[in-house]
Amino acid sequence: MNDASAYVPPRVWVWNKPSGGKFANINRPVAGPTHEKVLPVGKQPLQLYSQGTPNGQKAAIMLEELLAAGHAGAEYDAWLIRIGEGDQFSSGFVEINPNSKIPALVDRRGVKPVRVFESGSILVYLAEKFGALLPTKQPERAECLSWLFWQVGAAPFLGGGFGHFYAYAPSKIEYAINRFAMETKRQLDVLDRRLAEHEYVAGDAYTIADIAIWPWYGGVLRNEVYHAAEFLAASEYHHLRRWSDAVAARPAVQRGRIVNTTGVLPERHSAADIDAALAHLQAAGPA
Ligand SMILES: N[C@@H](CCC(=O)N[C@@H](CS)C(=O)NCC(=O)O)C(=O)O
Repeated sequence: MNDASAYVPPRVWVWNKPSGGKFANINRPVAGPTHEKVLPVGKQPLQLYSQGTPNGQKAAIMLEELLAAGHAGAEYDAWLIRIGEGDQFSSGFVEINPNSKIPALVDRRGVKPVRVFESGSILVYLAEKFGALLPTKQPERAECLSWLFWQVGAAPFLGGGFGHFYAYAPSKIEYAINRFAMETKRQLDVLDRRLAEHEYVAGDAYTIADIAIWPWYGGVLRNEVYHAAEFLAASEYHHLRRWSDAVAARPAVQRGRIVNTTGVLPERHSAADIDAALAHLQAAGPA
């Protein structure tokens, strides 16, 4: 057990030294822009500003699902926002997301551009706009939105909690890792029990709830998120594994998950960009 008594919090917290850990250089206790920079705009109706993290993947997978279903109006330019280098604090990005987090979307199809931030909000916006992947009838719609909001509320315990202390913190704090491993395993069990009884998270149909949940929880199962599959005994969640593999096999998921990834596909401006990146990955063979 770590010595938790070593640090005595002062009466008022002040930001006087880096907190340590992987993202210490971008953490700040204030919001707002750090520098002036206009965002690039491409020719497509939708502009995605993102990076291929689990939250970023949700938006790109949704756009690829819409395109695969024949919604040509979902064509998009995807621009890389390098969060490790602070691009999310540019004046242009803060204008479209005052919270300085990827992903953010701008719909430029109308007279006035519409900004959409928060990955869950982007999924609902696109689902409503194109009439896809969000049931219109009750109780299916309520079930889908319940699981979508579950994901948005639950994932910070997996990411900011477990992932931070297991993978990124400057030292391994047993108390913190235990606390968040416990919660992460509880969440995996919530999904496993649900998927024991239903093909997809919201029921019989694939929806935006699956798109929101797969990059995070499917990522844990596939050992792609925090490389913690063994630590969390992820192979024991058999129903979650079945669902994770089924979602991973969808062509739109395979396309969307590589968008805005450094070294593979930093930007996407047409379907051909993804075709080329996938062909390149295939030629390179398994990583
Ligand atoms: N609730 C937000 C979370 C987005 C989020 O945390 N994005 C991370 C990357 S996965 C980010 O932009 N981090 C940059 C930072 O914290 O400065 C959403 O679902 O869109």
